[in-house]
Amino acid sequence: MKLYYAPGACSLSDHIVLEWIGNPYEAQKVSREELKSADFLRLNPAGAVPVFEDEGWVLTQNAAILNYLADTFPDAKLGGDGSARSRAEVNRWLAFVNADVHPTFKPLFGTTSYLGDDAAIANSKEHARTALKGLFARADAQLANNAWIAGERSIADVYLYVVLRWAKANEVDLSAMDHLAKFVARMEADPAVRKVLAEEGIGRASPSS
Ligand SMILES: N[C@@H](CCC(=O)N[C@@H](CS)C(=O)NCC(=O)O)C(=O)O
Repeated sequence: MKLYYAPGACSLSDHIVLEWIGNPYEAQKVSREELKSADFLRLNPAGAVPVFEDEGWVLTQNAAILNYLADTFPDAKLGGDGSARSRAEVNRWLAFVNADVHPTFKPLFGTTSYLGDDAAIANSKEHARTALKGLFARADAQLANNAWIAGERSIADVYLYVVLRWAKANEVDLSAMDHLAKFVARMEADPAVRKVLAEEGIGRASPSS
């Protein structure tokens, strides 16, 4: 099994899951330039990570890779407790992060630079920060009574952790969201998470862990 990743990108979630599972895998770092190279575009025409390979079979799309890993390694118990409802809870929160939260970051990653006007671009970024604050407040409320976003630790938690790192790096105001802060500290207290952060050459998001 092989994961192509960029440090701190959404591929970090698959990297942590592979480490939690404990099966041998290879992790290959891809630079910004390599993402758009002919070789990489043959693997993923989107020129994006994550890309996952298993015995010559190539899988893209973060939610698909995370689900594949949860299904291939059921003993890791990262896809719910085996019931349809608990799997649906995992997928509910995975979809929340993948489809609602992740795309809302896009203006902060430069997608509105085409506007060509500094004030309009700044406005789009502030709008994204406000929208993200509202989305993260929902995750914070869910974590008030749960250590993990879908109840038990799952593939949804790793993706939530990644977008919380992006929130910190992009000055999204999460100051009143203590449950999210505790969640990040909980993730970063995990030796497997620390090992992956060190491998990707990136720091922790939580000052206290
Ligand atoms: N829908 C895709 C999105 C993947 C994505 O946005 N990847 C980002 C990193 S988080 C990337 O590689 N961006 C580079 C680019 O688009 O140039 C998925 O869920 O896998």
